Amino acid sequence: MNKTPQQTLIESLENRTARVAILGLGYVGLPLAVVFAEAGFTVTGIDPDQRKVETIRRGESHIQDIPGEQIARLVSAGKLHATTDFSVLGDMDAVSICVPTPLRKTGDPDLSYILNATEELAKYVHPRMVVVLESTTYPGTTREILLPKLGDEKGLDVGENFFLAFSPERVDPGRLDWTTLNTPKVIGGITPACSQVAAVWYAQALQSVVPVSSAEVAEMAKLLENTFRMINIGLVNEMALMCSRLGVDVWEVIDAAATKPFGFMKFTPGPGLGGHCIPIDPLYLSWKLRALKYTARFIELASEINTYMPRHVVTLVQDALNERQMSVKGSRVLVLGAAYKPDIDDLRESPALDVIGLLEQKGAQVSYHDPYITRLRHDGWEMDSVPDLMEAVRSADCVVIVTNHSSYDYTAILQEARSIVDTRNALGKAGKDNPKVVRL
Ligand code: SAJ
Repeated sequence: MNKTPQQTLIESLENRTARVAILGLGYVGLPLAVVFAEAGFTVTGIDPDQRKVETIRRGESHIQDIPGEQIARLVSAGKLHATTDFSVLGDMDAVSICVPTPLRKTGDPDLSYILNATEELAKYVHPRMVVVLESTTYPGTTREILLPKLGDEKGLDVGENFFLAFSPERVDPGRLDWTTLNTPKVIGGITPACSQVAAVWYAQALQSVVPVSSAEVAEMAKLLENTFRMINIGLVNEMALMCSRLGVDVWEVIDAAATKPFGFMKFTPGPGLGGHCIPIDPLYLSWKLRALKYTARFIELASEINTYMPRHVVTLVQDALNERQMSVKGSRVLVLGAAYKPDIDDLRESPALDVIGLLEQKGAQVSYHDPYITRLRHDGWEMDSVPDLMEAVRSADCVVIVTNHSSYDYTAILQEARSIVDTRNALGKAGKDNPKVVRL
């Protein structure tokens, strides 16, 4: 009896003859390509960035979590290829789209990367192909944007001879305990058959696959994950604002609450919300709901509080200088840490950039230090990390700890600084009730 397209495709996925393509070789796509190649598939990574392609072809890695020797081994084994040529998609059976989904300057979603990838893929999509979108986006994107261009307009019957699903990426760069291989992977298709085909594909390589009933459920699960974090960070930031008015130590309050062994999850206040996920993904959701005449109040309120925090930090600097009869204008302020979170070199959406900009607007002489980021370029200004950290600490009128990299010697900084604003409780108890320290 003739096999259905679904049976044929599933068979090729299970025996690894299905050819795999990963569109986008960033911090999501390259680890995914490696995981499928390690599972025995022949994988082709496609990226318009010639440098990324050439790095992989040389057997090297441009992603911190993937060792170069792993790339070299897979490339020489003929299991991993890389190209800028999208036409190879005509020979592929299983395609995962891992492209960026940033925000425009207006704060609206920028779907241009998804649209470009979809339009390229639409030139080559064919029967018995499965396509999975991994890029974080608003619920409905897979069905409303990808399905028409890849299915209907190409005369393909989704769920019959073409399979389309969404599977949110859960990559946390630098994390060693939870990786692409062992982090449970949610997958939801346009139809149940799509969910099944996509789940079978991913289950060949990943340790845990969680099929859900639709692409929308999978899209929304990811947004819940990251909105949960954004709102809880907004909550503790507001706790910090309330505690400062009450004269209560918010850090002690949070540590005390965190002793509750159930029903509580610790988040800590900070100078704002950085990164390419947490501050951005929830705004994809609130944007979609606005189009449906609904206001996602929690997201909008949390976003308002989180984006206020850099201003709050600047008022703390004003307070610290005021204690010494100094104005911000003309004072030398050293910002410690520019990355959006400790011990990484990622500047995306970093609140340090806002703090520096606001201090400069008030006329402060601002300098910064970050062991991972030697030069800052933002909004038309550029700045080098100070070469001699302790000399800069000694000569600053105020030191602002914005990112608490673990490599800093906080005891020495506390010793040498004239005054410190600590937005991360980096100084711990040594900073509490210390006349030269102002804490968030
Ligand atoms: N932040 C706080 N207080 C907190 C936690 C974070 O102010 O209690 C700030 C950080 O300083 C940073 C921003 O929020 O500026 C985001 O921090 P994050 O810890 O959420 O780190 P991200 O942005 O790298 O989030 C990633 C996410 N991973 C994916 O989206 C795949 C997130 O889902 C992970 O939960 C998070 O890593 C993690 O747990 O490390």
